[in-house]
Amino acid sequence: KAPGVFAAVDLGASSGRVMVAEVAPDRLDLREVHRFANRPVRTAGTLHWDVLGLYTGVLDGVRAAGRDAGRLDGVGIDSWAVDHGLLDGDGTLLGNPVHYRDARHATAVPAVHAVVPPEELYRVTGLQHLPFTTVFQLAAARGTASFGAARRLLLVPDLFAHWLTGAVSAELTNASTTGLLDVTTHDWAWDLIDRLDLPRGFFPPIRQPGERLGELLPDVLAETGLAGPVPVTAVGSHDTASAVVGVPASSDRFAYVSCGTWSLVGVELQKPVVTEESRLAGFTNELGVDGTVRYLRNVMGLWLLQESQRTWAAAGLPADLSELLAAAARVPAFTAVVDPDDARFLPPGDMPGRIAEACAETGQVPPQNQAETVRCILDSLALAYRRTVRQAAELCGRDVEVVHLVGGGARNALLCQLTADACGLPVVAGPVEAAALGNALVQARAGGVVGGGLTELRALLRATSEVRTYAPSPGAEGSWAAADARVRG
Ligand code: ADP
Ligand code: LRH
Repeated sequence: KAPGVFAAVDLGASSGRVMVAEVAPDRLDLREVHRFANRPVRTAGTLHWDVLGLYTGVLDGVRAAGRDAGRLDGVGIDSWAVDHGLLDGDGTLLGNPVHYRDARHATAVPAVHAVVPPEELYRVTGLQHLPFTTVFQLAAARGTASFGAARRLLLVPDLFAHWLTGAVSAELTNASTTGLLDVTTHDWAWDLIDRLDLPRGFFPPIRQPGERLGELLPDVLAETGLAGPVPVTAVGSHDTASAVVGVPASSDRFAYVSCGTWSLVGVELQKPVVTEESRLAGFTNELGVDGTVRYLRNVMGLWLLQESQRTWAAAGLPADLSELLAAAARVPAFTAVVDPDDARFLPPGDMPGRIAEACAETGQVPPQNQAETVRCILDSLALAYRRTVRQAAELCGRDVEVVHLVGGGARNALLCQLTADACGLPVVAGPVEAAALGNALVQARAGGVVGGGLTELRALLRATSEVRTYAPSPGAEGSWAAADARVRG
């Protein structure tokens, strides 16, 4: 049987990419055909996504995929969570989606909590508290002219699927990040929606990963030079859900670090954990493919490094990643460590300055140069992974034997080794493009090219992807435990 050929569109916070995946029961071949920068834009004080620029990247990528492969059996889209466009009654987008790092969202947290207390929000939705979750974004947008004119809300991947096919839908895994989906019924949490006085009509029908959304519209076919019909399938449209599908695990005793702009650290479960202890520890129950639960925490991630590089480049300092990492590898460990989840690191800005400030406040000598700053970031991330993996295992009663680290961070050998040392567990690093692979595998299964559950899809991944294993260094535990005590204060 001929392999299926699928375009996987994966939009990350730092870049968008379109990959061609050729999939057969014994074959999975992934090629990047288009990559473009994702640069947020601030206008009149508000941070936005350049959504039309990103859509142009999607169209360019789909065109490149068709050229590369000769034909396409399908297209699937995943992207970051929580952010959305509001559409008016004609279906026109009401302004650029606001970026989750914009400061306005957090201002609405008290108003939401006054109506639905945080304990109840957790029991119903299972989500960790993040000040930019869609429920807070909507409360912050209330009163604006565009909110008043809005009739529909489409999450970012659903918005692109809408422009490609005309479909109006909300894919389940990403809907589970809004703070407005019931983690038990997997439907919109209508009671919360009513109490928060949000229009029910905003929320489109839920679609499961694997459902067919529609076909590329004639104008899209013309624009991309493709011959129809080309189906568009709902995948795990939350990039983290697709990345977890793309973890090449061989048993269920694994933890993962989906390591890109954010680090999403946790385990895969069959049932949510919504205990008060879990809420206080900041764990989330996002929904995964095939009825799974992604029990995880957001760790601030390589954003700390990306923003440091941006700050240095703007100041005319060297900012080449491989040189910075090589220099950081020569710096002694634990000169200083910070809590990466400190809220001061969330907005864009002078990250090296904020890191120095956090070190000084905790009585540590701040990093003295770029290499020490990078080392501080990597040590601090590895330490946060250690804490989170251990806490996740404890809170859900799961034994963890291996940590799978996927995403761009799998290219960072120093971070992978530090993670193995910090966790005291082997780290299997790769694939880098786990999200695109998870996206393509769900499409291939929906198209009947491969069968089975996540176990079978992951067996195909293991047989076809490149990974590298990092063993924990003997005798490392003591120094990591001491560093952990230092951060906790
Ligand atoms: P996102 O999906 O959030 O845009 P990615 O998964 O693409 O993020 O990861 C991007 C990050 O991966 C970069 O910020 C960088 O730190 C890391 N990375 C990418 N390439 C390399 C490399 N060659 N060496 C080390 N780290 C890398
Ligand atoms: C990673 C991610 C993460 C969300 C954040 C907003 O790209 O989707 O899972 O919490 O972006």
